Amino acid sequence: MTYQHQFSCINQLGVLKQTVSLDTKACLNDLKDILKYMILSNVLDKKCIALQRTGRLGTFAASTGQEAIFATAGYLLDDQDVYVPYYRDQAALLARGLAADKVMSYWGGDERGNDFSHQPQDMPYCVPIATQCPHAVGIAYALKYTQQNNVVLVTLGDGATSKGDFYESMNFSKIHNLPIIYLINNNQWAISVPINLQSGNQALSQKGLSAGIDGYSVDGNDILALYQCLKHAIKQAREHNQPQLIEAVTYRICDHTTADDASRYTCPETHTHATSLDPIKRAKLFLKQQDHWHDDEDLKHQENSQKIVQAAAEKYLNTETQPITSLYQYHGTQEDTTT
Ligand SMILES: Cc1ncc(C[n+]2csc(CCOP(=O)(O)OP(=O)(O)O)c2C)c(N)n1
Ligand SMILES: [Mg+2]
Repeated sequence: MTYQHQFSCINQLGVLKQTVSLDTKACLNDLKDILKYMILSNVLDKKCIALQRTGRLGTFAASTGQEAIFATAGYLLDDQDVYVPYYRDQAALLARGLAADKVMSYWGGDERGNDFSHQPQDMPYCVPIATQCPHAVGIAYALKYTQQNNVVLVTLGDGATSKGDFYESMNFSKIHNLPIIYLINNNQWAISVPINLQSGNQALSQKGLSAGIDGYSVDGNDILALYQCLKHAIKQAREHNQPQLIEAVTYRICDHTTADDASRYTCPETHTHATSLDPIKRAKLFLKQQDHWHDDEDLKHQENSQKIVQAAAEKYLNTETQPITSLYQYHGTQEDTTT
């Protein structure tokens, strides 16, 4: 079993730490692709907040400042692997191939936004905290039982790690040696509850020890550290049926959702400091130093993301509302509902 203090590879100025070896050029190309999804997710967040503020979207949970965690996880899974999200995962879902207008549909109250036809084996958004963990472990059991060489990656927040569902799932994963990775987005807050009032053990990766699972704490704003750690965990789960736990440490620089005003309970200095650690900024600095990101590309990807998100918003706003009877489609067959 492993427990490491927060693993990081690049410093705040994007400089590669001397102890870290950068294995291949392929890794840099992957990181560049991941950064594109991070930028897209960031632009999408801003648009969804604007739509909500103008009465055209329901409550929305942004992932600003946490993009590296989700984009890297979504990107590194294979197509047939199973991604089990909670509700802050848009960067992962985009990296898995979900169209941006579907994200808007879901948060606009249209169940069709939850139709993940791009990866039909992936699970839909999950709002009841930590209940996705038992779902995920059941799927991992089925994958092993049917001898498929695929893994499950389930995400959760720091608050969710206080729940029994999480511990029970981890326990079951180790008893049966299942191919599952638990990825914690430790953004230091569960709505307005800070981490020191959430968990006696604030190194959340140590919670794996109680179940006999390998746990790693990683800097969640460091794209390379996440890449190396997640790659390792996915390999362990896939090749050795070893369940894995990763705590990615970051800070929620956005509100909990659009129904929240974090300035009422957070410290402005901490917020300013956390903003300076932004993962997109750091990834760009790093890739520039590696000659894999340039100013003209930066502008191009920013503009491209704006275009994608604007087109998605138009599609979403022009989509005909579902008839009220569609409510019954998610509770059984049409026939069932009339009896
Ligand atoms: C079972 C359950 N209890 C309470 C809630 C209300 N609730 C919504 S989000 C949230 C906080 C979750 O915090 P965390 O797990 O840290 O995730 P984050 O939102 O910070 O990403 C709570 C308590 C819920 N959705 N489900
Ligand atoms: Mg949290």
